[in-house]
Amino acid sequence: MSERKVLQDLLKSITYYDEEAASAAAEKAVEEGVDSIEAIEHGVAIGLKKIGEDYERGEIFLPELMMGANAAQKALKILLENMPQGSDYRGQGRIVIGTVEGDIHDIGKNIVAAMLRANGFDIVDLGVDVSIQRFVDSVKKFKPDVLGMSALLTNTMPKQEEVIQALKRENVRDSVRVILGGVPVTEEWVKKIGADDLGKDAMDTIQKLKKICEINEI
Ligand code: B12
Repeated sequence: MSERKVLQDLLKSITYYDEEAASAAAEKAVEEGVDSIEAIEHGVAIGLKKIGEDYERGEIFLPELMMGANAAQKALKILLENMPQGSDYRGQGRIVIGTVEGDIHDIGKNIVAAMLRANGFDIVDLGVDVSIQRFVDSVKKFKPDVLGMSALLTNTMPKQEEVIQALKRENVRDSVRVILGGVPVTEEWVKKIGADDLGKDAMDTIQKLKKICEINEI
């Protein structure tokens, strides 16, 4: 089976809300040696984007969005478990990551966390709906090189700014780099709220964090 067909099957399984087909397509991807990152970014993520657009246009409703997300989760479980491990960066950077308060979207954050882990970063995943204080306390407790915050809703993005303000108030902003992620987050937003970077996708995030953690070693 061609790689293109595997990616299409992954995408279709999500737009058809078919968990079984999603698992089967992910297993096929692993069997055929399709790169997990490729399968995630060009199969699963595209399927999710498509149902998101259908939802926005009012062509589908929340139950369908949820079923599509469930199918995506099935595929991701298999793809992430089979992601090749190994990196020369083992143990070289600690990242605290979470989805901001009021937001329960975690698929993208989980992909980023899993791929960073596979690349040797030490990950503290705070989960979803993380309060401002919990982000601040975790920076104090775990002393990470980088704090990563995900926000998928335009009305939860301001929480990223509130966390940065709270880090400043508690005098820990200078001890940590802040990287943001999530579909509505832009470079302009990063600048506006005084964060350090934007992780556009998992690969982009890994590249940026490798640079940041090297700089920290000097
Ligand atoms: C799946 C999904 C859901 C699932 C979430 C399941 C889960 N466990 O995550 C469910 C069905 C639960 C859901 C619920 C809702 N959703 Co929703 N959802 C989506 C959807 C379709 C896909 C999101 C996704 O997983 N994308 C795939 C991943 C791989 O992409 P990603 O998240 O962008 O992540 C990548 C990068 O952004 C980056 N990244 C992500 N996080 C991080 C973090 C860091 C630190 C870094 C560096 C990088 C990084 O790397 C990732 C990998 O490439 C989007 C549509 C879309 N286009 O995004 C809507 C979307 C985000 N949802 C939306 C809405 C409105 C909702 C609801 C409010 C609906 C409702 N009426 O209840 C609720 C909100 C619940 C809440 N309080 O959070 C809207 C938001 C609109 C807006 N302007 O705010 C969207 C855009 C759909 C739309 N077009 O209308 N949703």
